Amino acid sequence: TQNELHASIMQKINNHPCYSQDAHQHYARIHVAVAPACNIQCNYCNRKYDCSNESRPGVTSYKLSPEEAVKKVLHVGGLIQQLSVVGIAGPGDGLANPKQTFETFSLLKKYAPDIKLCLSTNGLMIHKHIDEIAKYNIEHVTVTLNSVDETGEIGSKIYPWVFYEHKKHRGVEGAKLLLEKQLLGIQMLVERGILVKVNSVLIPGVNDEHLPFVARKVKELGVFIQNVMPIISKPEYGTKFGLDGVPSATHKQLMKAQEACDVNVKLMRHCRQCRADAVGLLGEDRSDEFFKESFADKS
Ligand code: CLF
Ligand code: SF4
Repeated sequence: TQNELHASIMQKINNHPCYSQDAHQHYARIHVAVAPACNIQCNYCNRKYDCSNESRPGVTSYKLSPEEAVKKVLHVGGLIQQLSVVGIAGPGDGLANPKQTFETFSLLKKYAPDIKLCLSTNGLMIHKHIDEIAKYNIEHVTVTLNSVDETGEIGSKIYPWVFYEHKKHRGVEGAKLLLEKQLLGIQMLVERGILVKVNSVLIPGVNDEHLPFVARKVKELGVFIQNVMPIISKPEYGTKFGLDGVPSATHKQLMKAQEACDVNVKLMRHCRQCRADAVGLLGEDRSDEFFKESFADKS
């Protein structure tokens, strides 16, 4: 029934700091940076740094093996009582590194069964891994969806290439392929009752006017929450790539875009654009504290 559905959703979000505005003051998340590779190129991403679909660009996270990641989660869990969620959000794409990602989730399920699992991805490979996502009871998946333009025109300005099935697909062709797989993946997640968050990066002059169409599609697909986040440009970052001239989105531009996207789909307004090894409450990133402590086997 409608009531049962509501209760099960509340159960899933009540201690997830990103899916619930109320929870973010009380519950903490940890990101484990186990996924270095990526299978697409976003023009706003410099691969030396974290995946900018979920993260603040310009920081380099400390990479961990699945075993090291679990050690870190158990250690941090003992110190931060509000820890409720473990996320994999880079530094590349979780599903471009399926071995590391699912090994980590499998170990977490075994050694930290009470913690919620969360995954962030560009969406290209969800359809190939949907069974594993369900198997490890990953209740929360974030997909970055910056364009739903079927001609691939807008997408091609954001994604110069997409690597899929041993081939690099460039320009419009790559953008269309990515969109097709993203929509398929989101549909599959929703069908399985997995809560989907869509991140949309606001890139002024590229997709700002288009974002309300993304919001409408997101609503139609049954996505739980949308997070419109501003592109952050840094001098040391993105200079090689195609969005050189695009400055960071301003607060005003973000407010305007969020307002335009407010089409009945829940809108996240408390995102902190966390790094791929973030630790703590959303507002108080403690990654540096735990960065210094080494969880990697040096032997
Ligand atoms: Fe991490 Fe992302 Fe899961 Fe949250 S972050 S993988 S959904 S547990 Fe949250 Fe950070 Fe914003 Fe992400 S505030 S960048 S939305
Ligand atoms: Fe960078 Fe993430 Fe895009 Fe990959 S998906 S290119 S890591 S922003």
